[in-house]
Amino acid sequence: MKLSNLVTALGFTFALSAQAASLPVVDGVLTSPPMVPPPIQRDHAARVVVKMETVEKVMEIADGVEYMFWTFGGSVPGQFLRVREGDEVEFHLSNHPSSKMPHNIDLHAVTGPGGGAASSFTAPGHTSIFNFKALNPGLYVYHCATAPVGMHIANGMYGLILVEPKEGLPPVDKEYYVMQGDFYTKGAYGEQGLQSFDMDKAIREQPDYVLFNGAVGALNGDKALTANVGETVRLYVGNGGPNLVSSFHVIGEIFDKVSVEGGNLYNENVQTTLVPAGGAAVAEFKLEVPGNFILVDHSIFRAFNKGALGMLAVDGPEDKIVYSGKVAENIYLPEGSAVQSIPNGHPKLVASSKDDQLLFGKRVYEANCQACHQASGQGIPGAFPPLAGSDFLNTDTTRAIDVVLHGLKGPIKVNGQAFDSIMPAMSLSDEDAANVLTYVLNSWDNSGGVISREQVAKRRDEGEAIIMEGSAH
Ligand code: HEC
Ligand SMILES: [Cu+2]
Repeated sequence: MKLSNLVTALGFTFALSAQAASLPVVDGVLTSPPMVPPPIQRDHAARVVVKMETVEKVMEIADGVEYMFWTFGGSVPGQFLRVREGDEVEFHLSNHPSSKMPHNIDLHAVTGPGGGAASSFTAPGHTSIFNFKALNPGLYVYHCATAPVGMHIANGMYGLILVEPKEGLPPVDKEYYVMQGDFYTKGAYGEQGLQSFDMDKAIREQPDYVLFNGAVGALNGDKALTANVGETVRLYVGNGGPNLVSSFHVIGEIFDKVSVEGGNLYNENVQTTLVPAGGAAVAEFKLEVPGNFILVDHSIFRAFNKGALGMLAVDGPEDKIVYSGKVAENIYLPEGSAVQSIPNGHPKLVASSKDDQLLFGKRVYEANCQACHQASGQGIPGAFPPLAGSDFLNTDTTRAIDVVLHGLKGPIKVNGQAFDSIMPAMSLSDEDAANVLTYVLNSWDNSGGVISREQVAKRRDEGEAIIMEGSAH
């Protein structure tokens, strides 16, 4: 090599390393779902040092159902990572010594073979380090790509990395991290105990669970996302798959702006956005009215029967012009309706004490009875009889079992008030029927007592639909 070339080559090498060395070093901020690291304030590139750990651990996938998840950072989805376009990322992947499996990471934000997979292959109790430059802005999925890849992903090994554009993102009031995944268990949805992965179901693409953030109810109740009227919310939505495409929708909201597939194309006024397996989208919307807004995969059986349901609870003053709320309620019961059953797909819970029965029974009540008999069992005059202090209920609990199992129609009197209507048979398991009746009997001034699974099983065989004399239906 000529001296001049050598000098150029050396100079080039020095220049490169000098540039890398001159970048300020910062620690990568990682957050567990549904939280997102704060917006990046830097107006220049940095060398971002990221330390992520793979951990295999048992967590609840639903009430009373456990699953051995494989995770990035101990949660499903894994930790959210936020960097800036042009940053140089020094990625440390550690595999916890208690792991049974090697793991690695393929970040869709990486330009290079395997997205980092080969360079990050890490045995239990080891750490791998590799570097990449975040060339393209956008919201990207990362996942484990160790064989069998499908199984590592199905066990929860995915998350999101946001590469903010150089100019940053417009500020919003709230940012959240929601990621969908499908899960395949040996037992059916809700079957209790520790469930193992079912490869056959995964290959057939027939999940038992389709979830936001790794568990039934991960975004419900006191874990709901929150915001206030007047605020703008930005949801970073990912889909780990392994198989299903998500039709992401928020009931009662319209996305003002969607970054389609997490890229630079913006769509406006969107009802439902597709999030491919191994893909993402960013949905933004301003909140005009308070209430509970339900996040679903609009492939709707997934939402109501497989768990793909979350909640955004919005607080603040009503705006009756934007949304009035119910202005009237009338009874509509066409003549000739027959006793029919309403299917029920809730997890089967096995109670081992009266306290359990009361707890589980309350859930069954809320899911199956409350719509008609109301939250405190008060019923609706002229339409649905009260269960609170009901003489019809308390004087004959065997009949009450029959009502729940087989249905009831025709004229009845409850506490002196006449009803002549139809209650459909509830298709509940013996367990659920026993629990809900025990709950009802011990609530709202009723006479107490316990209804057992066995009693219900007996009436299932011996009982039948109660059709009261004088039934016009
Ligand atoms: C779709 C509406 C509906 C649902 C859901 C429903 N019921 Fe009823 N229920 C009725 C109606 C209507 C009657 C009265 C039927 C008649 O007039 O013959 C009734 C009657 C009853 C009665 C006897 C009357 C009384 O007030 O004591 C009991 C007990 C009862 N329901 C319990 C339940 C329980 C427990 C559940 C949930 C597992 C449930 N019901 C779900 C509509 C419903
Ligand atoms: Cu893995």
